Amino acid sequence: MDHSIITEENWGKIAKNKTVSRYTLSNGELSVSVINFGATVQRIVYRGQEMIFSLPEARLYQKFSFGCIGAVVGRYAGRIAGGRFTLDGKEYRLTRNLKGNHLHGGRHGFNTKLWESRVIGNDCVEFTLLSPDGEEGYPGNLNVSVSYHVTDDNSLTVSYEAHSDRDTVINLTNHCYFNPNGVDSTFPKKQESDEPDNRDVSLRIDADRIVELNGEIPTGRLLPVEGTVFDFRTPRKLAVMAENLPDESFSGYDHTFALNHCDPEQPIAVARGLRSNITIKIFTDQPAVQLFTMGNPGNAFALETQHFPDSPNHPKFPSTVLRAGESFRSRTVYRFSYE
Ligand code: G6D
Repeated sequence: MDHSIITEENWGKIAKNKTVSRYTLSNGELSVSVINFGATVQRIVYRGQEMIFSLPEARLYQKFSFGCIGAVVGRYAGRIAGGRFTLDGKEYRLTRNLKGNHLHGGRHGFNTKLWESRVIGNDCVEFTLLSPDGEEGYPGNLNVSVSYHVTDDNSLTVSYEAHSDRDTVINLTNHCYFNPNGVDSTFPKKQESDEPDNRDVSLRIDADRIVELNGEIPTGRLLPVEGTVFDFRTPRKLAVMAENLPDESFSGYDHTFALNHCDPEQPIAVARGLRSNITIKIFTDQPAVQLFTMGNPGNAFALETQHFPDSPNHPKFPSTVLRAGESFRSRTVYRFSYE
């Protein structure tokens, strides 16, 4: 296999003086393009097949930033109920940007920022960002870095690191929309019928339980997946057939799976394209993965490795507190194979 190479190009502007850069990391079989707007994974091509939904221009990532397409989501991925939480006895009020709740770091989350970038060696690109104290209501000046690394075993490794000068909360993820059968990324869209289909994706998620919701907000309890459409412990097709709907309001997945392990050597999710024979394995040290299939572009779906939503309001959930001066570190690996 070829050694990795990185190319850098000017990828247009999102405002007068804001030029977007695109970097492409490639090992010959796996090619990953990342842009500094949103520290976004803009394209993943494996053996000539498009693995994620992508947009052709930087300004479109800005226009559709509510979809977090391929972007890093922060400071807090997922919802925080009522946009408020208490830390060490002090209440913090966050931007309420969705139905009275806080979602994905607020109106100007990390997916909307132009990050600093640098190339490290011949196989890694690092993006950094300073989120100032009080931004979207969060305490602490937060320095964040996200690096993307393509390795010889056809993996994309995403490494997150953050430090704050005040106690705060943090929950970072990446929001790629995958389809291992290949994604039609033509924009605007072609006919629906031309698109690769979710129904031909088999998915396994190593989770015995999901986070129970009241509407969109966690109750604090976990529910067993046994006997439900959330049971992906053995591989099954992703699409839920009409006759199997759990209730009338179910229009797709937007649920948090509590992972059975956080062993970075064992995949927590395996998505297999039954048409392409391409498999995407996801490894993480995070306690949960969010499966999001609703209204998704290119018939692709998001699998977001992260903490549970609304953790700052649920002491029994794994903690998302980052103490001043301490380090937040996390890693997720996406491995592509043909099998
Ligand atoms: C996430 O859980 C959320 C969704 O509700 C949201 O709409 C999407 O990101 C953009 O997966």
